[in-house]
Amino acid sequence: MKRFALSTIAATMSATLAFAAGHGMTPAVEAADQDVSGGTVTASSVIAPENGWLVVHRTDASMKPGPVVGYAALKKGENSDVSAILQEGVASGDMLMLMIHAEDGGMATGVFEYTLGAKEDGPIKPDGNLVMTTITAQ
Ligand SMILES: [Cu+2]
Repeated sequence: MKRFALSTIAATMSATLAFAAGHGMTPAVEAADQDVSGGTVTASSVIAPENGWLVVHRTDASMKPGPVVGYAALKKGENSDVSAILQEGVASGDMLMLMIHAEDGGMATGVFEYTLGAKEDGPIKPDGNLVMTTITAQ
């Protein structure tokens, strides 16, 4: 009886841990300052809660997201070395914000439909906060 109870608890605990591992991955973007003169910007790691987009905004010291200058597709889960092609020149010293956006609310799946301030394919906000990081072009 005691053994049965303990194994039941153990099974419950491992199921709980497995659930946490599968669903507890905190959305995040990691990227370093980098040379973007080759026309791309790369995030070393992105953890996305769903399929979506890594969106590259211009920004500055105010840390507000500005115009979109690139994007790349994300798969649900861990993404490594995600590169976006820059749609315009980015000069050394310019700041970029790399942000996770959803694939949600637009007219088409798999087509990036966001424009600044739009709802379509807009940014995700778990806990009310944007998921992003900023870099400075070297
Ligand atoms: Cu954004």
